[in-house]
Amino acid sequence: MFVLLALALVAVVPVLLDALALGPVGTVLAQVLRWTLLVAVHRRRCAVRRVLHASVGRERVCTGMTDRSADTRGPHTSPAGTASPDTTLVSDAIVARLRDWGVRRVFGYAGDGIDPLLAAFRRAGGDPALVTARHEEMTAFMASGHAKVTGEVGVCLSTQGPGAIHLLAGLYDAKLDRKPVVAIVGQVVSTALGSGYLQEVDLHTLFKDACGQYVQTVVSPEQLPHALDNAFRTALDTATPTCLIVPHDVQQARTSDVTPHEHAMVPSSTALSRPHVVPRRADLDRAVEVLTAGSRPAVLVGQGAYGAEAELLEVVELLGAGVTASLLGKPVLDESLPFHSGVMGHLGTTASAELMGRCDTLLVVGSNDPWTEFYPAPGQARTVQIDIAGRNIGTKAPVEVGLTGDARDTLAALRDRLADRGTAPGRRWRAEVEGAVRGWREVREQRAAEPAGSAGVLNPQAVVHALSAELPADALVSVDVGSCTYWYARFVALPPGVRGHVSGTLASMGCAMPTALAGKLDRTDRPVVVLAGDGAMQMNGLSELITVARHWREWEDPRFVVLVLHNGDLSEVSWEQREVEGDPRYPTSQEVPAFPYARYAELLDLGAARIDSADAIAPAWRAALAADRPFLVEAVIDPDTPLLAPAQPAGKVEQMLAGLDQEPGGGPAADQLHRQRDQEVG
Ligand SMILES: Cc1ncc(C[n+]2csc(CCOP(=O)(O)OP(=O)(O)O)c2C)c(N)n1
Ligand SMILES: [Mg+2]
Repeated sequence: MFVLLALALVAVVPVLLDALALGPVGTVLAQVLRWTLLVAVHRRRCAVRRVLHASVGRERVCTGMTDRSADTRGPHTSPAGTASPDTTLVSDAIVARLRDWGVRRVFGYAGDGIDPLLAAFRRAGGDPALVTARHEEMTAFMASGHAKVTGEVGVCLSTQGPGAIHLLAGLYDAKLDRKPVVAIVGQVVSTALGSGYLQEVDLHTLFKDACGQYVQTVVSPEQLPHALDNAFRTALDTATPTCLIVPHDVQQARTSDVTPHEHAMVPSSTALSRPHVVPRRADLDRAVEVLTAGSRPAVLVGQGAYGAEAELLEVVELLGAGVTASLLGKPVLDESLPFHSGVMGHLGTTASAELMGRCDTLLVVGSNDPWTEFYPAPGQARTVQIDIAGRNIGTKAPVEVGLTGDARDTLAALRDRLADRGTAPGRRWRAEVEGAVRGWREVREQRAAEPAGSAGVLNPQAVVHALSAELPADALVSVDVGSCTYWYARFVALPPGVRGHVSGTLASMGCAMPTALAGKLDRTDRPVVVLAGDGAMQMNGLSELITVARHWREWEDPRFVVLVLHNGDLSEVSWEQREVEGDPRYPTSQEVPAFPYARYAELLDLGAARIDSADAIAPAWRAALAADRPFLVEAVIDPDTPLLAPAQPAGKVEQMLAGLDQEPGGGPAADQLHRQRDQEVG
């Protein structure tokens, strides 16, 4: 009633004063009266809202014409959630708590569902920094990439509804590659929840699987510290993504730093340390029995072996084993070692297939590689597996001794036991492994040296192979999903210490650019190289090139090299249509529309080169890695280069040939397939 009356006066008073014809004095009087009434209305509304929210146990902040306090107040949260009697907004408390968890960067995309949180980031003045992408999916991939590159928790931020939905692929990437990520997601105002409101999505159900270890909606300010801490604790402790949902009104609510010591109030802290888990002695003894019983040992190295390189090599030497790596484990050991057969699996090397096909003992270290048919056949090899997550043990191959433990400590314990035995491994097996490795390296050179199947296009193996000679010793490599993953696995020799990042288990296209960006933002002083197909570039890489163009001038070292393998085809899947189904490539589903990648990069004021002749390959890499800005190399490549898995049964190859046989113009690809097969056998 008061409000209505006041509003009526606001409308009527200026008219009355005008009628009195008081001139300029009247105008000023009218304005003063009008603003006084408006302020009174606003104050009255705030008071009413406070009463309403207090009745549901929550105080909502009223900002506006006269109440600017919420906009200027800084956060006051202390690490242990104690001390200051002052109050602050939940949004500021979230940002402060992120800082307490050591978060330096949050990858986010705006939406009104998180406006209070965005304002809190603004008030935080860049600590932590908010980094935007061009799509929420990219922010989640950046968070996953940040976790992959740094070992820290990656954090992404999105609005309710559509923004939340967009996060999923990146969160699953983290889940499947076992990386800690926290997603902070807005939700519609809690008074509207359950009404089918604008952008209302059942976020618990949406994130139930991706963030299955912890999804929580913050319904009251008092809940915030422990809910956020639980999201971080759980992400770190289970190496998975977790999700914190914060309705819009809760973001705006006031909260206190003090957790009352009373019933239903839950204090929380950010203290957390990682354990060193070592298996039981008896299990280590049994593992040594198994590992020394055979005469043809092999070691499969996964990403879990990072940090245990020295111990790993000692165990390999004491066993006289041959080595192979999962795709995620490729960077762990120097692949130029004479007994390192390279990556295993469908995209792996002939030497790895030989090693896995002939070994009688297998030690798996920190790998959960999914290519089960490339492991030793059932009954062929007695197997020991080390993994920090007991739930991974025995999930991909039959295991006799499972050692749940930290790779470094467990390997050190195995090393000590093996050394105590004092038995020297036989040399014959090692010599056979080294022979197979030399054989693969010859095949690799032959394949890289081959001309492409048609004129005017490049052999993609040659393009990627040439990177090895140019790759800086401090680079970071980020690889997309497509034929480039195969060429990375087989042809890129990473300098020791250089890490390559992939979507190893979700195998999601579109992973390379956001991971590379996360890596670059973490260390702007080191060069980054991205390998991506044209399909992946069109899926999201072109958009994220805009992010590169936006940021590169802030980087200490501006080198950010993007190789686009331009083949006009979703070629990995075209080859799968042939190999798995015996079908011809289906042009309608497989064609990638032509696009001028290099010219587009130039439009963004980046460096670029389009190459389609073999003698341009090495100069293009050199130019890209010497450029004073990000550089895109558009390599026009042959879509007919087969993605032949190593040591395939004849039936598989026949199926590929049957597919090609049904394709007009399938001849050159079939010729290349025959040649690859001959190289492998001969
Ligand atoms: C998000 C997503 N969609 C689809 C796929 C299936 N897929 C795997 S590789 C691939 C083709 C990639 O094409 P492109 O990026 O052009 O690389 P190319 O294999 O042609 O070198 C597709 C469609 C996938 N892995 N991820
Ligand atoms: Mg392609």
